[in-house]
Amino acid sequence: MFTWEFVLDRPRPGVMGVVNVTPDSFSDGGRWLDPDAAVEHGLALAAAGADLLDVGGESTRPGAEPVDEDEELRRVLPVVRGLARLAPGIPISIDTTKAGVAARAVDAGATIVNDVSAGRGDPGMLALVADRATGFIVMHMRGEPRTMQRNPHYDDVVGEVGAFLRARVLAAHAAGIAPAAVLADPGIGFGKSLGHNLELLGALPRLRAAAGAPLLVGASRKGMIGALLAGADGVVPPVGEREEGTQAITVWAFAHGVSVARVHAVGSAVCAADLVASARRLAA
Ligand code: PMM
Repeated sequence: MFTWEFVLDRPRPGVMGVVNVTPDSFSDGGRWLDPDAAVEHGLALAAAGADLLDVGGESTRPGAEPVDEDEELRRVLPVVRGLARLAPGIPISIDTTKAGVAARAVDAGATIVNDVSAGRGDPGMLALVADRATGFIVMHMRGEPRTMQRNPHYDDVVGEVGAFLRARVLAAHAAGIAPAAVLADPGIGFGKSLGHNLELLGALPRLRAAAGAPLLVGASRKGMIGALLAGADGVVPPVGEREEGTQAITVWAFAHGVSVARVHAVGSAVCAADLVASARRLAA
């Protein structure tokens, strides 16, 4: 049975390296479509200190169109297989909302399911995760990627996201998924304005308490960082120039109790994790 102890029982928080096997992800779409290139990239992230690798074959960028199951499998399976063989010590998560993709990826060596729909996208997902005893990440998303950034509205974003995560964590438990296997994620950028994202980042301890599970946060290179870094002229830095901003948010997240950061540049996140762990030790 998978548990998150390998991250939670250590002084430093965890770093999940992103391996997107898609033509259209916002930060790295098309770069690792070739399975060998994607495996190489995953190995480089592992060498840079990633604690786990997240392999995804369907872009969830705002406006993205869904991908059918066969195409998603064609993209991710060789990469999961290759990484499981060449980096056997590194847990692999499969970033999918489809139980069929999750099942085949688990057969190929994945031990965690990262579901941005929190088990709502496929009626078979919770049972599959329970049956295979994998890890599970439940993320908050308002709407679906195709339409989620059209005028997102909340009366109380922290209260609503916290209650949603609690409900999905409880649904996972009710389906037979072990509590120690579940992480909760507020879903930065998934149906949220800049203000919503900032409110969520400002309330991480409250969200963790509401969810009743350790938190994972994925802000790496996202639009909120571009918006925060825009100069007085309003020019938003391109995705490739958001690394310092990403690192700042990663430090903030770790310092406020987040257990795992999902990032593209692993080295700087490991540095952030080490620094926060050292500061905690000195403060203790
Ligand atoms: N973000 C993306 C994809 N999958 N999964 C989780 N759990 N949390 C996230 O924030 C998240 C995710 C989109 O970013 P990408 O295009 O860089 O993968």
